[in-house]
Formats: sequence, structure tokens, C-alpha cells
Amino acid sequence: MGKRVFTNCLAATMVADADAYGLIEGAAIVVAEGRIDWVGQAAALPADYAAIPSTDLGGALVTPALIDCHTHLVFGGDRSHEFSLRLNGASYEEIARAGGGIRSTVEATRAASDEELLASALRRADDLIADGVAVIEVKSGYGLSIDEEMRMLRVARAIEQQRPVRVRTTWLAAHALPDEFEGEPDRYIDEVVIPGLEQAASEGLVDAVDGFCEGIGFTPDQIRRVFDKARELGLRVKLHAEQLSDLKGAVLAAEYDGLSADHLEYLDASDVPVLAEKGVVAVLLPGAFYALRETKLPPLDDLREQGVAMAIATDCNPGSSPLSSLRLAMNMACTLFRMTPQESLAGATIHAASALGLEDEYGTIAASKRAELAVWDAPHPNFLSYWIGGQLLRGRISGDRLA
Ligand code: DI6
Ligand code: FE
Repeated sequence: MGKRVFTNCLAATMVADADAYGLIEGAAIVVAEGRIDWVGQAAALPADYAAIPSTDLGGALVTPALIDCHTHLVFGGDRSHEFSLRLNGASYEEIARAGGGIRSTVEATRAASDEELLASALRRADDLIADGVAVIEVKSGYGLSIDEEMRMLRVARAIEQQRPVRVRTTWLAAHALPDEFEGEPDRYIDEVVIPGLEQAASEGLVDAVDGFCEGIGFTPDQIRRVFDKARELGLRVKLHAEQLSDLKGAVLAAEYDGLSADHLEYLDASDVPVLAEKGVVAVLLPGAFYALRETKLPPLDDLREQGVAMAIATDCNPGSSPLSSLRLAMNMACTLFRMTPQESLAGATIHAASALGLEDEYGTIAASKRAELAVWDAPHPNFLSYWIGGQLLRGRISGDRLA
């Protein structure tokens, strides 16, 4: 990896300023050994960079590469039949309680070979990559035994070997109760979730720990026991919280210095200050809101006014968010959640990086960050949230290479 200067671009650095995009017209971006060395107006480029090779970007828009900070990318089968059931009036929870939902994906995931799981995950990863994504978080949660959960994480990590993307893996064994533990959630936590986490962590397979804190998932007390183990192992936590009801999951995540609290449609405004105080990122998932035809909005105004960082992710999964376009999630964040296009792009870059604990490496175009950038066929960063569909990505910069 060498040095290169990328010139003649409109850089949305995402370093906060008045327009929130940190726009630099006529920008030059210097890359050295995979990191950004310098960014600014080309006219101000220091003379010591004059001799290094340069690439003219023809005036294109450049942003930090996007980050999808909440996905369930690895799974077997699909749930298109549940889509029909829901259109005919069944609710997500009714389907789950009747043995469909997450548990039907568990059956399909267990039945799939490693090769099948990887092949289908790669197709979805390719969709994300085509939208400028360079980092994908992938959760376990469809294996629900120690071996199967670890297998999911290994398949997730294998994506990195096959595609130009960084993967962060999250232990989500506390996602649903498998049939073999019916009526015994505490025994499942004791025999699978906690010892499995220890084992997966000892093999270096886990970057963070998550849970589904919900009536159809696990109680705050059960999640607390998982989080205690995470803390003991030195792993950061995040939580599916307040998606369908208010169990105070976000407050629990804050108590454990969580990276993020995710979903949050049923978050009470009175719980927003603790997220602000503890720097917990609110990960908003408009794809799930849309697909479940949810009508209750997360408390957006309170989150914004109190300065809680808001990230946007696809929640890519076969049930509640069959979505593999982060740009479409950004569009939905604007249209459904009334976020601004600036908030939406910040949500898929700088705040998504924070939700993964990667804010020192990704999310802005600034000196010392990794040189992972997206080059777009778009006149202005607003366009990325505004335009629905299409192929806006012109190319990706990774280190000194434009591909
Ligand atoms: N909440 C979600 O939206 C996904 N998991 C979760 O805890 C949905 C997972 C699924 O329906 O398969
Ligand atoms: Fe999720």
C-alpha cells in the first residue's frame, strides 16, 4: 500500500460544521499506507505531497464509506410466506408465538451447510457493498445452540475473506428460545447463552454482545446476566430495546455502558437523558418499522434535542426487515422518521462507527482515519438519501486504490 492523492472532488468529510456534512469543494485527499494523511482544498495542498501519484476524480462526490452497524446477515431460508400472513392481518408477535418467526429461521439455518449459509450471506453483502458499505456488523441468533451460534459467527467472519469489507461479529444467542428449552428461558441462558459466549470469546469470534429484550424475547433480568458475563470478558454490549414494548432495555444498556440501544420505537422520552449522558448511540432501524407497518415513532425530537447520536442501519433479516440497501434505509429514515439527509448520512457513517466502537478508524474523512471512501454519481450528499434505488456508487477508495 503506497501513497496517493485523490483530487478534484466534493468531499463530505462528516466532520461536524454548520451544514453538518463538513463539505469541501475542490478537495484533495491524501492517502498513505491505508490511512488518510491530509484532506483540504487542493489549493492548500502542502508542497511535500507534490511528488506523489494522483488520481483526478472528475468533480465526484466523496463520502466516508458507509457502515451497516446492525444486521442479521447470516441465515438460512427466507420468510416470504410470513409476509403474506402479515398482509392478511397476522401480527409479527402472533406469528412468533405460533412457532414461526425467528424460530422458523433457526430451523432453516441449522439445516443449511456452511457453504449455503456463506453463499446467501455473500449475496446480501454484495448488495450492501454496491451501496458503498465497507463495514458490516453481523449478529448470530439463528443457531441457538453453542455450536450453531459459533458456526454463524465463523460464517460471518468468512465474508471478510471473500469480499472487500470489514465484518464485526456480535453474540446474539439471547435472541429467541429454541424449542428444546421451551418454558425454560433461564436454563437456556445458563446452559447456552453464557457458556457459549465464553467459548466464542475465547476463540476470538466475538466483538460485542447483544440480546432481544422483549416480551417474545428475554426479560431485563435475563439480559442482565448475559451482560454481566460480557463485562467480565471485557466485551461491549448493545441491545434490541423497545422495539415492540417498553421494558426499559435502553436504560439497561446504558447501565452497562452500552455501545448502542437499537430500534427504540417504544422508548419513553423520559429515558432519553440517560442515553445522552452515557453516550449510548440510538440505532434506528426504519426498515423494520416499515416492514412491520409500525406506527409508533421513536422519540426523534427528544433524541435530537438532547444530543443522542443517531445511527441508521438495515437490520437486514428474513423476518422484520428483509432489506439489503443501506441507502434505502437512509431514505426511509428521512421519509418515515423525519430525519434530515445530513442526519441520515451521519447515521450511516460517523454514528454507525461509534455504534461499533470503531470511531477512531472509520466514519469521517479526517487525518489518521482509514482510507475507506465511497465515490458517488451524485451532485450533493443530500442526493444519497433523496434518490430511491438506482446505482449511485461510482467506485470505492480503499487505501491508495480506486476500484
Ligand atoms: N428484532 C428484529 O427486528 C430482528 N431480531 C430482533 O430481535 C428480527 C429477527 C427475525 O424476525 O428473524
Ligand atoms: Fe435486529
